Amino acid sequence: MDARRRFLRQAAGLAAGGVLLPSRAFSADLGPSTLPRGTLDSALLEALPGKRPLIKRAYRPPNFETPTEYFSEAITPNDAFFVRYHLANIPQVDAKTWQLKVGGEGLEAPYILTLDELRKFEPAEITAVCQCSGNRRGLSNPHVTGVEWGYGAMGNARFKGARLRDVLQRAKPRKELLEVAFDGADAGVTPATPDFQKSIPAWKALDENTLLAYEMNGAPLPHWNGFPVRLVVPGWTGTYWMKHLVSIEALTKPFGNFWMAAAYRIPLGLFPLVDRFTSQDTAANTPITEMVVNSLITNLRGGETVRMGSPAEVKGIAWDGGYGIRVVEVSVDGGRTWRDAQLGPDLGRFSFRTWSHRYTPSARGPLTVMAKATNRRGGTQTFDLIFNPPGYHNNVVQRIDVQAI
Ligand SMILES: Nc1nc2c(c(=O)[nH]1)N[C@H]1C(S)=C(S)[C@@H](COP(=O)(O)O)O[C@H]1N2
Ligand SMILES: [Mo]
Repeated sequence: MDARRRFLRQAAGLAAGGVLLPSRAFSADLGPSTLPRGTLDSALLEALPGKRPLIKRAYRPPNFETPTEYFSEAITPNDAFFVRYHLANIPQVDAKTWQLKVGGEGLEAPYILTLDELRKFEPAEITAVCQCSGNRRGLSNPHVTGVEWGYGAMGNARFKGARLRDVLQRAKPRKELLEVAFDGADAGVTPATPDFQKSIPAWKALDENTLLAYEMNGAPLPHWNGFPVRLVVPGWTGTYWMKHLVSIEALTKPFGNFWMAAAYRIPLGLFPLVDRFTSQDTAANTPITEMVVNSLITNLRGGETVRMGSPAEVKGIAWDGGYGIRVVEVSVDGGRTWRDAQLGPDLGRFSFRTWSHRYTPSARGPLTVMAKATNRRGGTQTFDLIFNPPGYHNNVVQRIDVQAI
């Protein structure tokens, strides 16, 4: 039985029986062996209501990542899509009474929208990757604090909704508009916890691809992924993709709350990023913006065997911050030689791109499989970690050791 089928059988058995088996029985599914010891020891597959069993990294607030097996397809199923929250008080939002406040000093004509009214704006649809800034944080060396994610704090879906630009334009933005801030219905358990709110620059808010999404893969958003409406900021890391959206505030001054001023920042110049959020810059650091170029091998696990002389395949996905993937190179000899993989269908420049590469192991012994993606503007992955204390933007080329027998 191949790894994918074995995994799916285990996951299904777990869901049906509702029993949580000891983590060690599934250690290969729960993340790479270089995660912190405690993270590996406490990892479990567990199903939130309405979700398939996902890898639990924290329960309160819920932080669950998608097992690698689901990334064998370009589109991540809604019930397998990862879940990330900062705050533990997460209400069930009623779509019938839900309202979205569109206000702030940057607008001349603030107003309030119901879901029916939001649906009357011309719909737009876009396939886009939502990836947590800290995806792969658990692979940082040395380890850093934060949710110790493996490879699965990300997903790719077809999002449908109204363009934020259209919703803002109806409220007549002033020319001084600088940033647009967003708040969701969730909150901290104590009033002392800073509410999770985020802003984006006016230029990104007015980009035609930035959406107020009410559908994901043709269905209403799952509760855990922001029902009834979430912000979709294609190309940018998940932190800006506000879930359970309740308020949009157009600002003429930089938004100064904790989640902008103190969190989700990277040292100036450390990463080769293009998109700038200059109204939030300090002398030392800048808000995280677009995702770095990255790839994931989806059909191989360390320690697997392949047959000498028989055709074998390496498969995976690649993505970036919205330029589109130009090439994925694969090495089966630890990086000595590289071959171009065959790219799968192009679902748009913000989407996962599948790829595959066939080879025939020519000798018995260990093989190290690697994959490296490059985007259309020449951005690529790194071989050595660009260390940063919050553990963001880890796009280190994977090395998977298999055995030819
Ligand atoms: N309301 C709300 N929206 C939120 C967050 C949150 O804590 N609360 N977390 C953000 C972060 S950091 C990420 S990575 C994405 C995760 O989206 P998902 O849970 O749908 O996978 O949601 C973003 N939107
Ligand atoms: Mo995140």
